[in-house]
Amino acid sequence: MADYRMNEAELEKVFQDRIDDEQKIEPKDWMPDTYRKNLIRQMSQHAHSEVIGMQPEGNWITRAPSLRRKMILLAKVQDEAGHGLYIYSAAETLGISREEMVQALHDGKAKYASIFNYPSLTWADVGAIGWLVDGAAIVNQITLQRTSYGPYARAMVRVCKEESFHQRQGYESLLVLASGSKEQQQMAQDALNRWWWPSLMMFGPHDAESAHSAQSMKWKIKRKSNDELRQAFVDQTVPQAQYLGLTIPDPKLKWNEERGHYDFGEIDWDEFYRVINGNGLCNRQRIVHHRRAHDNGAWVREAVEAYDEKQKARKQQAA
Ligand code: FAQ
Repeated sequence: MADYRMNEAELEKVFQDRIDDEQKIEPKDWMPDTYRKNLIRQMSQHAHSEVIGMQPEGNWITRAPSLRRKMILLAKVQDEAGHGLYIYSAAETLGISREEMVQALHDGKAKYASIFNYPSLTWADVGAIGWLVDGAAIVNQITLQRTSYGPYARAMVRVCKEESFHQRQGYESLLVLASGSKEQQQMAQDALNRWWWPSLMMFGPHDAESAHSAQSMKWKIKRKSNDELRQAFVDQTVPQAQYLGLTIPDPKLKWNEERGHYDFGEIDWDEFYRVINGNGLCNRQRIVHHRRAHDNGAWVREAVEAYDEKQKARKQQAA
């Protein structure tokens, strides 16, 4: 427990020592304001990604090709809503309200993962999202189970278990297409062609260009760098594509014996920045839809508040 007579520099030293010692930081512990702000930024954007991420797959719930696929997809999309809620709740322990976070999303001040600004055009895209997007999310989130902020780390444990199911269901769905008719195989290949590069963009800019990485690594908010995670994702995904009999759309992709990793081509960074700055194919549509759903749910929030007030008044009367 930090001593209240310590000055700011001493408090920071105790804080950093605790991080270096792999202790978790908990909501009531002293923390530098910049640590709090950086976590709120990352966690709120993470939560927004989970929630906005429901839209591309949600687009296919009514058109899933069988009842079984529809049930799986419904459960998967609901899980993503749950992930958003765990992470919003964990972020609220840092002293920001859900309303403030949602407002920042609506005002374009808070980002969400670039990948969800791409359209889901065919049923194969649902498989590709599970396989590649959830696959990329897990590679990142496994490391976040060891992030320094306790509530975030604990939320990640359950999220990772569920994402793992998501990834497998996506892969299994593509496996069916990839071993189906010529048209189905083409659908699977087309989905991989469109989702591959946006999946690699999920890990963010190169380490050298990453504004927050150095500080976030020092505070152990991030445990692995953007480039390390991207490489791990490529290495694990290439054999999976080979098993499906699909071709990754990158002529530069090649196993490098010396490095013990796959080499791969350069991301189109102009496209990445265009998308994260609000000008991707679906950015506007995603936010319009979120606002509409949020406005439609206002009566539920009001009802919860009214019920809460009523309960409080009853308790006061009884006391
Ligand atoms: N998209 O300095 P860095 C999921 C922004 S969950 C948009 O490297 P940082 C589950 C970044 O925010 C997917 N923006 O930033 C699912 C910053 O902007 P700011 C989400 C991006 O934070 C599956 C600026 O660029 N996962 O998919 C992106 O150190 C299927 C500079 O970048 C998480 O959020 C991007 N791809 O590293 C749901 C995991 N990359 O804030 C439904 C937690 C960077 O200054 C269906 N987050 N930016 O305005 C993280 O690990 C990190 O925040 C990174 C970025 C790695 C995403």
